[in-house]
Amino acid sequence: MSKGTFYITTPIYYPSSKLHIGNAYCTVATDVMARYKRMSGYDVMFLTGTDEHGVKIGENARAAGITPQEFVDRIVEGQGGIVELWKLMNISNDRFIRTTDDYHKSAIQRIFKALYDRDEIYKGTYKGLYCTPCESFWTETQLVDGKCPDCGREVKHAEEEAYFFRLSKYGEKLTALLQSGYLEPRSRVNEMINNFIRPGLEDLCVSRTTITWGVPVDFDPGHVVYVWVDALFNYMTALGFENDRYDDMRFWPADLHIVGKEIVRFHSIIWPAFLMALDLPLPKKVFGHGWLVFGGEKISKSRSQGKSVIDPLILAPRYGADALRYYLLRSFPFGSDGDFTNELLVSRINSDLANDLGNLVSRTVAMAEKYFGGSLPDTRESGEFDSGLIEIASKLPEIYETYMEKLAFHNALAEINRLTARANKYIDETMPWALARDEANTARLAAVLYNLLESVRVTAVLLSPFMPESSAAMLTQLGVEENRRTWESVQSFGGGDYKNVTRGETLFPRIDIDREMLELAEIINEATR
Ligand code: ME8
Repeated sequence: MSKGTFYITTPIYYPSSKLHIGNAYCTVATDVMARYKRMSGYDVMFLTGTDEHGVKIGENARAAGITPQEFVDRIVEGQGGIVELWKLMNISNDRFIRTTDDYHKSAIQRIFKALYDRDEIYKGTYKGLYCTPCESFWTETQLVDGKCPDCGREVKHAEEEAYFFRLSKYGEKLTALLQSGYLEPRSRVNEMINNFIRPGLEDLCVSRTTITWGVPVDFDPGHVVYVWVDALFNYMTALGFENDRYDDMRFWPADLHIVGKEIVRFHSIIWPAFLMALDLPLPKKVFGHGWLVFGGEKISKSRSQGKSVIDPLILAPRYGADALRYYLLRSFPFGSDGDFTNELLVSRINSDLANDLGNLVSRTVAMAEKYFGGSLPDTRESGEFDSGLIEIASKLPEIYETYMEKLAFHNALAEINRLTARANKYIDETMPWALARDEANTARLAAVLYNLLESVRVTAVLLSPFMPESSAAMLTQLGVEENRRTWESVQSFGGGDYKNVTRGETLFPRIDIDREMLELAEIINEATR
């Protein structure tokens, strides 16, 4: 029975160049959440996509000597493109929106007109400071050291006839919204209120006359819809808002928009204000996650550091998408910044996956095969050490759920690892190889292996949103049917039996770290040459 709908989104990425591990980080996290919600019984809609208009893409296309449409088609759907990357990373999105899709463009025109008809948008002249790469206008007071507060680059004076959205009138309502728990982590709420709302919101410029690569304002030729209006409404047009392509508005309002912290402002101020202006229901939550940094700087498309960080298209096949997904979410809290290093990636794969988890699975399965031919007898005798292990395994789903609901992925994984460590210790404590020496201990040996197999099963099910392929491989080795691979089935320990345990391939081969570092250095050299 479905627990109801759950609509979750990633930002739609700019296909101004290839995506990097930072974009993958956000998409993987969103995928984990989507898979977790599906597992726990929700009717999930998971949307991702690409934000294909704007100055930068126009410029990049011109530099490449092709049309903007050809340019984005290549980056989105071409070889090594975004669609391919998400496939490789095992992203389970239900839908993929491209803002150059016709249904989206015409919906945006209707939305813009509706805002204008309601007098939420008016025509005026824009004079201000503009950051071209961020496509953001800033006031003098918002600049940091005279530069763009988002990216730190130069801003320039700009003046043009433009349409404005009456953002200034929404300050109070937005403050109330932000204080109501709309935005997480909570630490970002004060930043939004103090830096943007309290100094006074200004009306937002929502059209451009200087660019052509965008959605034209249909009732005023020469004006193009500001890329953020075009982009933010993707979350609704992808469900069928103001278009006939889809009919899924039952998913609105969104349950969770996951975005990087640099675009929290757009999602917690501008986006809800647009929706308020149209009297539409507001999303339930926006989560602003931290950045992957490399050598102290945000990994980004434009900064050169991007080149020293290896392409996820190379990393995923090299270590397996699951291992990369695990590393990204285990290493630091989702709300904070984290240092991405290749050393840490490889050493985590070795310690957590190859040593702890991989070993537990292979030892357990091998012993079930060796001592019982893969089929455990029904007579089992409980004994010393059982309760410690069973207690951890029994409590784990609830603890895990609490962390997952808070998007505390690293904590959820740490708890799973606690069970893995406890189970490994249980092997040392119970010494199945010693029990196996005397037939009188058969029932005890069966119980020990049963408890281990159950622990592996619980682990595999809870890991399934993070590492879908490895989890399925583990459950196949355990020989358990579909009904014991479910969220409900791990709410209680014991109950089923193990009659068909079979060894499979090594889940996470150990990596020779020294050799690996040399090879990765070589890959970086090639990429930066
Ligand atoms: O901002 N660490 O697109 P974008 C972690 N089109 N996450 C990172 C990251 C890093 N170093 N770098 C990027 C846009 N991201 C707009 C969004 S939404 C209506 C429009 C992730 O291609 C992070 O989630 O610049 C960030 O918000 C997103 O990529 C920005 O992608």
